[in-house]
Amino acid sequence: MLRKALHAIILIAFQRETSGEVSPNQKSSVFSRSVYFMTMNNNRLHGYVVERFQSASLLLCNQKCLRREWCTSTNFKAPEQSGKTGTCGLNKHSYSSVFESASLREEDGVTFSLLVKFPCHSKPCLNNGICVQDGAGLSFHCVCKAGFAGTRCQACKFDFEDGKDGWEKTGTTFNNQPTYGDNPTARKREPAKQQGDWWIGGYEDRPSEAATPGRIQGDGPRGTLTSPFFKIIGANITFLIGGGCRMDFIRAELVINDQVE
Ligand SMILES: [Ca+2]
Repeated sequence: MLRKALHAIILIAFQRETSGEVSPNQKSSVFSRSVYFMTMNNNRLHGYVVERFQSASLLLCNQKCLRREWCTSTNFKAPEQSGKTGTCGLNKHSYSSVFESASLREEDGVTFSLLVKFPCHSKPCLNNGICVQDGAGLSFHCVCKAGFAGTRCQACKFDFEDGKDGWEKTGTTFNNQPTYGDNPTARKREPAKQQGDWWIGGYEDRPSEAATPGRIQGDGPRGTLTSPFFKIIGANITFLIGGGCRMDFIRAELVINDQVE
């Protein structure tokens, strides 16, 4: 356990890696990130140093750590005389090893800095999902907007099993949607072959399990139902659609960058 609370926080925002050559296919790995170092004066972490060098300041020492993907903390020994350089040690370790071992020991003039990454800074949640940092900032989870699912909100969940929240409606066609169950079969028509219990059927009028099976609103109402914006990931996208043959009246459109595809 840490014997003293980590007490100081230094914000170093948007450190951008500028050294080294970057080939075209590596450009996406050029990063900028926001991090905190939690520092602890007069302490040194023993046993995890990978790189050691002379450094003029704690700030430069920690900046060097940011440029090493493996670096998780630093030990900086301040110069004993003005005009001299200090010593910077870059450490590599698991986070639990810092908190569980006795390898953090008191040493005058040495500052231990623990890098705490802020995982939400890279905006890992897709489709406007909200990133929520967990605990000490070492992990996160995504709160997905309606219609999306998955650990990164990467998957569309346009199956209407939880309603049609997030969809924009015009007109009256979709007032009583989604439809519960195989409503066409209930009135002895061809089966809906829907996915799950709920689906969108503009002709139907069974918006709850308790509503009368087989009831319809017919073809009179007009309207549109538009999904939230989503990101197409991968090479394929599939739809499960059925309906009449009048394209001028009934159709599904895939709109990409305001163009109907
Ligand atoms: Ca469904």
